[in-house]
Amino acid sequence: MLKTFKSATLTLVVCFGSPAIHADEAVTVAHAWVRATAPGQRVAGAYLEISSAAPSRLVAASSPVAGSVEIHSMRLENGIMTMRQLESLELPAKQTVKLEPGGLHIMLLDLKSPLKPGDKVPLRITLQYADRSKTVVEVQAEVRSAAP
Ligand SMILES: [Cu+2]
Repeated sequence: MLKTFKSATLTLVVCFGSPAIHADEAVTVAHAWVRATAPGQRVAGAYLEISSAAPSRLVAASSPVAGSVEIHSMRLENGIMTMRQLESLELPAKQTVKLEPGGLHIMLLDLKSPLKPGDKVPLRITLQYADRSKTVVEVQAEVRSAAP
């Protein structure tokens, strides 16, 4: 099943597993963007807002432009911005969780080529529900030099 919403943000929702159980448990992803890379930079932060109708966890992300993708948190520790990899990110039901600069983000690592403003980066995000079933959400994130 493939649904396309055409707006400022392009969102593709692909459902795997048990549609009978999760048909009404929609996932919404909005404002997905990736920061453009500086020359020689091989990593980039990806940001978006995500909301799940049912309680779930963001457990994985991937992109064809990156060798690997991690979920990161960022916080100020002793005056230094420190990033930490998260195994998963809790998504309480019907709450919008914001991944944004200076906070939670998706980290694209080992980039295969530079990311220029205006490029579109496909992001594939995997959510896991309490019963361990999974949903994969595909998003086209726009590359930008600054937050929208
Ligand atoms: Cu990071």
